[in-house]
Amino acid sequence: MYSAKMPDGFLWGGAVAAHQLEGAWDVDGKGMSVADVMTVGSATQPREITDGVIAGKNYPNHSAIDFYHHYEEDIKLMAEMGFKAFRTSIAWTRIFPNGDDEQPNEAGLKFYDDLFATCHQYGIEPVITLSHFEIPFNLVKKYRGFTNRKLIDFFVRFATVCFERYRDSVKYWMTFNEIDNQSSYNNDFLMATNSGVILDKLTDQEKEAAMYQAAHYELVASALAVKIGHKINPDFQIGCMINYSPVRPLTPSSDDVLLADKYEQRRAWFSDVHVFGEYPNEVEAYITRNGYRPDITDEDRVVLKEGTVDYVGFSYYQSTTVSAEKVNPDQLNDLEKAVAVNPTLERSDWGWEIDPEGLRISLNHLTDRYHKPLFIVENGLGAYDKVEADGSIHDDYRVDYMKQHISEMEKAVEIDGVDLMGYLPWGPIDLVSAGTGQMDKRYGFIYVDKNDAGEGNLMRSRKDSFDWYKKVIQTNGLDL
Ligand code: P53
Repeated sequence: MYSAKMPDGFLWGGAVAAHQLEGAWDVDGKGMSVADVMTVGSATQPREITDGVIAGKNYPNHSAIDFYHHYEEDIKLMAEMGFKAFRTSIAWTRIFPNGDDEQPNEAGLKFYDDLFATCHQYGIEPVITLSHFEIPFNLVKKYRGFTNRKLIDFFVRFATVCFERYRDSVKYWMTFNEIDNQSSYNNDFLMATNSGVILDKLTDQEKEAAMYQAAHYELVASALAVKIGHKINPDFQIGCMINYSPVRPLTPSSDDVLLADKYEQRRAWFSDVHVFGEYPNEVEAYITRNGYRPDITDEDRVVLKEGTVDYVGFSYYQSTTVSAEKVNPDQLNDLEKAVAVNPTLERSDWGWEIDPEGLRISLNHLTDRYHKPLFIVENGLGAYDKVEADGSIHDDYRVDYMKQHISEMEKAVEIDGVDLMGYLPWGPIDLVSAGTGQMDKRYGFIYVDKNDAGEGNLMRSRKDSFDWYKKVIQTNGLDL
């Protein structure tokens, strides 16, 4: 298998999000977030988004793996693997419980002081996402989330407080997690998690129009945050974060190739705006043709130009294959409708296609498109693990998946010359799945004793992949 040493300073580590592991959902003044009103689902059953917290329902994020009270032990285990960086998010509702509060909650700020200090104690660099699927529920209810321009101010206030407080303890930031997920505007879960909008009673066209509006306000909020962040500390590296999936045409036909291009344009415009500070022609034309009139002011356009990002952070899980037999390229709106099954790829137990070469292709596409440093801030395999009688967990399928992906990543750096900051696979410790709310969809090198029903003693233990990843980091990627 191909392998190469990564450049000095390469950030090996892992990535999580506050709501998926902290638990302590109503502790020390924390408010209710959109993640707190999502029930447990499964591979086939979507999570229900309830109108507030309803007694008797199972909300897995409420207690998660109780990282809030276990972080010292957990960071120590990550340090044992040799982590150079740890990506997490700051739960917006720990800092501004209702989102529109005038003053931040000191207890919430203090928690992250302690967490970041623990990371630094082990030489681990925190990498922080400001908004990762955990918008205050009050902003969802009272303002209809990011469809309301007022949300820009609330987000910027939150970002500014974080930048000032953690000026000397955090260098790497990202504004909105997987901001491009909402291109699937027909998916209620993705709209709620990205933008805090619940659109169930609207027509498809109204949903799409609302998505363009919400995304625009987020992009303006992000650009303002980048500007302010750089003033607070010029050494800050502030990136965007997208869910990148290279698009493969099912056949070499012109229609399939064009559809793949259209699909890419309709997703990549989010990062285009983040990086270039302006909307690409295709999307401007599309919005106009459809009669959507988002509120985009001249002043907004200036802000977008002034607040462009320093790097492009992205998650990579799978590629996307499209077929013009499903939809004519000129009629592409709902992206999901174009997707075809790729007959050459295997799938995970949750139906996610496994495509290691897609990671190398992604790194090349993004480099050619943006000419910016890239940062892989998520990648991994969600799988069922089996605990043996002696407590060991032989997750060779996970090691196999990661080996192949890291090998492709190393080709991109060594052969293709990609400027890559680091590799932070998803969920180094088992946590609540965002998509399904399950605990048993596991990504970790560290096992946590808790299941979908919420049972377990929360004990942490090392899977076989733990020692394997430790060796990869020790050899800076040479020994896979
Ligand atoms: P889970 C959808 C598509 C791709 C990535 O996902 C996604 C989602 C939302 O489920 O989410 C990212 O937990 C996200 C993480 C999430 C991870 O991928 O559904 O940034 O919060 O946990 C994996 O298996």
